[in-house]
Amino acid sequence: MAQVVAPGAFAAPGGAESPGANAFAKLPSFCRVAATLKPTSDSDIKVEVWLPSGWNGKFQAVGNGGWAGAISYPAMAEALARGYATASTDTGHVGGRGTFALGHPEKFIDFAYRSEHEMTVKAKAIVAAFYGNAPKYSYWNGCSTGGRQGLAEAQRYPDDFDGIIAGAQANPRTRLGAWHLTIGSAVLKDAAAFIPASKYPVIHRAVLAACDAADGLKDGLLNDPPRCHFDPAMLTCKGADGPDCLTPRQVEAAKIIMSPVKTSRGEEIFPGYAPGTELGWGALLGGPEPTAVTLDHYKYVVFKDPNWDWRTFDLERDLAIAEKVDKGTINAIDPHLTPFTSRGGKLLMYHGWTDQMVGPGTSITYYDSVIKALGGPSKTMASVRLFMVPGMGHCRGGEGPNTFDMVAALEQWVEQGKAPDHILASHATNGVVDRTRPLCPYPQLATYKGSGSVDEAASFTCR
Ligand SMILES: [Ca+2]
Repeated sequence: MAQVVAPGAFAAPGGAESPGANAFAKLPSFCRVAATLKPTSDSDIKVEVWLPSGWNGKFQAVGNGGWAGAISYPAMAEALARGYATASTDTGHVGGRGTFALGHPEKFIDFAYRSEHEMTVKAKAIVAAFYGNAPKYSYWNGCSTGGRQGLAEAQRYPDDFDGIIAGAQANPRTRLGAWHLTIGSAVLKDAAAFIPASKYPVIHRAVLAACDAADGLKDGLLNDPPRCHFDPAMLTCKGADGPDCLTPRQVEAAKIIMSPVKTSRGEEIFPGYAPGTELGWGALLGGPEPTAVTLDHYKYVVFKDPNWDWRTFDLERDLAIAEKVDKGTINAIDPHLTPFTSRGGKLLMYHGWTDQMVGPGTSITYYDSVIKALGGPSKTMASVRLFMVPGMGHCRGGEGPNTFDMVAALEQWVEQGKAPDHILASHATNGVVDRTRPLCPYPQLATYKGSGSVDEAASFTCR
């Protein structure tokens, strides 16, 4: 399909993605192209390519969330509003569940990485045919599953993009799932271990009391969460259970929730929640089951059994099965990015320290592996940078400075050679900005200069 969309006239099919409705109303006129791609006989990949009348000469592909299964219209609208030709795919199935993967290994590959690449190749061809010029620069912009997709692109298809934004990578998916199942089991298997949401603020306040000022600045945020060593045992009820304390069983569960997942030999499997995330624990631990995004993976991909019971999960046995089944399909962990970086590719990663869905240390684990593979921090920072965001949740939100412009930072890096030595971020309450703060390239931290408002970015330096 190809159709001209008048200014502000776009409406998402079926009224889906209504959060973007306001953004749609402000869009300029564009040519909307929809296509179905079938790289295998079992493939059914929907893509859309939007071509604005006031084109900036560039292309931006946008990523998905969770199990995808829908075109990312709101993200396309953001790219189009900046003048980009943009594209999105449903990744080859409809609906945000993993059920499609059962008995459809090719569809699973489409979801994992193939649909994004196929979309990119076709979208670039459509851009060139429509405008008479290939895009001058091509970018990927995604968070969560979109962050994993971006890393897969950098690793597998180094020619696709000049710059990649990979936020809050839901990756490696097998280990992320093993962590979800481990902490889920700790609180959901036995009612006595369940921690009600009413106790999350109690634990959060205790964490802040123990660690907020210890990072050098009492500002309500943990700027360097790994430095915070909080023992939930300090909240143990003196007598009977009460609203402001944890029972011994809840303390045991909280210890598991606040620790990395490790094998019996002590090998770290996944870094887990950072301290400070307590208000968001309900995302994975609210019950009655572990998160559906992971149950679908282990049911339909790993065990190929819709009746698989998460209560039987055994970390070492079942993670080994998950990784054997995956064979590197969904996990995007190859650190050897030289094919991407040697042709000038820039990779901009970010992750909120209070991510409630994907333990933020996973981005540091991957970044550290890239440093090893590329030959040290300075060689890596020439092409790959990671920005950890204090107090930000999964891709957005939270008590910290959670609003920033990664696209502008990447544009400057790729197009003008100006690497981001900091990225300005802000926090707003009811639409009013109440704090600005620089985000710093890992391992640097936003460090208070010693004078000036703690709510002003100018009072901080990266070091
Ligand atoms: Ca602090």
